[in-house]
Amino acid sequence: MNKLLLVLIFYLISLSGYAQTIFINEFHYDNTGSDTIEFVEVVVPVAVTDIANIKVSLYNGNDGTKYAGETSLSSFTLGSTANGHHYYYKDYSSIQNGSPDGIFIKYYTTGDYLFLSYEGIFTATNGPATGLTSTDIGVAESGSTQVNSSLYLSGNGSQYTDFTWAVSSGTNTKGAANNGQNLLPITISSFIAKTLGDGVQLQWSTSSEENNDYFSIERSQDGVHFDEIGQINGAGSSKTVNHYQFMDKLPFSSISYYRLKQVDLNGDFSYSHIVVSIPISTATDLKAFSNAAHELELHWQASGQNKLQLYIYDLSGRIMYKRPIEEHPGENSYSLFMSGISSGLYIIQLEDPAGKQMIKWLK
Ligand SMILES: [Ca+2]
Ligand SMILES: [Ca+2]
Repeated sequence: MNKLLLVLIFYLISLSGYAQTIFINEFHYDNTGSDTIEFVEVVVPVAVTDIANIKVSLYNGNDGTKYAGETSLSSFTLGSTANGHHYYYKDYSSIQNGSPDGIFIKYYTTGDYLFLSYEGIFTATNGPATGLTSTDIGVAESGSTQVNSSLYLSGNGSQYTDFTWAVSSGTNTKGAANNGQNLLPITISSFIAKTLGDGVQLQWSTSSEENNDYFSIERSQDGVHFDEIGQINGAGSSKTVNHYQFMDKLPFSSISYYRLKQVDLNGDFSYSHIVVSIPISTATDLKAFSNAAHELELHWQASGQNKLQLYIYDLSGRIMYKRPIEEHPGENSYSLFMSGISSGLYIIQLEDPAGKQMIKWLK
C-alpha cells in the first residue's frame, strides 16, 4: 500500500504511560472542624514560561460538573523555585470533600492534562475534562484530618508517574518542595518527530547537560511498552544548547510512539515526553461525514464479507473509540454518535486482516 507518513507531534500525557512534567503536586481539602488552608500546588519546569496556558479546574464527582475554574496559573502564587522547577499554589475557600471529587489540570500549549480524583472516580460531564474519567490518587483526607495537613507527591524523578501520593499530618509544604520528594531538573527542551521518506526522523535539543552519558532512543507500538532502537552520545556537561537527531528507517506500519531515555554517567536516567507518528494511507475509499446531531457516518467499499475493527484516535495516539464491526460486499456505511468527545482533529482507522484504512476527521 502506498503510504504517506503524516507525523503528529505531541507532548501529551495521561496516566497511560506518557510523560507528564506539569502536574498537581500537593493539595488539601478536608480537616477537623471548619476546613482551612485548602490549597492546590502545581509544579512547572522553569523552561515553561507561558503559564497562562496552564489551567486548573475543580470537579464535583456527584454529577461530573466543574464547580471552580478554569483558573490560569497566572493567578496562582509563585512560591519556591528549586531543582529546575517552580512551585505555584493557590488558596481555595472550599474544595469539596468527596466522595468523590476531582482536580483537572491542562497545559493548552501541548494538550497535556491530568485528571485526578480522591475518594473514588467519575467521568466529567462538562468543562475542559468533558468525557474523561478521573484517576483516584489512592489517598484521602477526612473530618478528623489535622489542620495544616495535605496530600502530596513523594519520590524521585521529573515527571508525574515517577511519584506516589502520600498523606502529611499537620505538615503541608504549600509553595515549596515536598517532604520526601526529589524533583530532578529537566534538560531536554524540545523533542519532535518528522517524516523523511519512509522513515521518521526524531530531533531534540537540550538547554543544559550535566554528566550526560547518552540518550537511548525507544520505540513502542502501544505507547506503554518501549524497546530501545538506538543510542546517541550526550555532550557530557554543557551550558549551551545542543541539537541531536536520530532516523528510524523502519517505523511501525501503524502508530509509532517514541521517547528518549537520558542516561547519566553514574547510571541515573530520566525519560522525555512521548512523540507519536501516525501513518495515513493515501489509497483509501473510506469517507467520514458528520452532521449537526454529532453523528459520525462512515462510508467505504468492500469486496467481501469481513470482520473489521474500527478505531478512532485523538492526535496524541490515544484510542478514543474501538468497536468490532462487519462489512459486506459493495457499499458499506456505519454511524455512531460522537457527542461525548470534544471538537478537534481525529484519526479514523478501519482494520481488517488484509490491512488498514486511515483517514483524518475534523469534528
Ligand atoms: Ca473542603
Ligand atoms: Ca509542596
